[in-house]
Amino acid sequence: MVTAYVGLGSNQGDSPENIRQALRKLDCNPGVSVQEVAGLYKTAPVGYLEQDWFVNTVARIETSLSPDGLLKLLLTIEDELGRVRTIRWGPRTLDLDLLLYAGEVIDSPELTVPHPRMQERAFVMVPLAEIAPDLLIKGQRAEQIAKILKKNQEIVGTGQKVW
Ligand code: X6L
Ligand code: MG
Ligand code: MG
Repeated sequence: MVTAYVGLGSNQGDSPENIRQALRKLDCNPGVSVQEVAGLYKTAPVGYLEQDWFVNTVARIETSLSPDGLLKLLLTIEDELGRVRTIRWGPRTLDLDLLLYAGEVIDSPELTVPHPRMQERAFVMVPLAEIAPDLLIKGQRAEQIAKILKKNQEIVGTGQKVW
């Protein structure tokens, strides 16, 4: 078993419910156990601006799946939650990103871990810092990175927990 971190996001349909269902589906897989989930955050869209705000959070899981196996499971759950891929960086019912996997560095055509640019995004780092403040990202504590990003990016904690 190894520890991994998964980023969750949604800005279509009932976003908190979509995230709750995704976590249930993850935990139902025999190779995955959801350990801790940050609260829900409302976050301004990044990349493609003409869309609704997102709901984002981050989960810590334990898994016996390989990085590739886990990635395939995440994509399957996105499909099951009705994700339609049209506009690049556009609205989605559910986005599941493999952020970190057992401290490994992976650079394959299908998968890059740690998730590229995660340390630049408040919608990833603020919920991550809530559940893993002492985690080191390129030698810097998650909490320290989150504190700086929060000043520049629009993010609002809702206090809502779906796990
Ligand atoms: C320049 C060019 C600056 C591109 C930033 C950043 C593109 C992030 C895509 C970028 C750029 C992304 C979410 C989101 C997306 C989300 C919020 C992406 C992929 N996903 N905004 N935008 N939450 N708030 O989960 O992360 S699209
Ligand atoms: Mg994403
Ligand atoms: Mg994604």
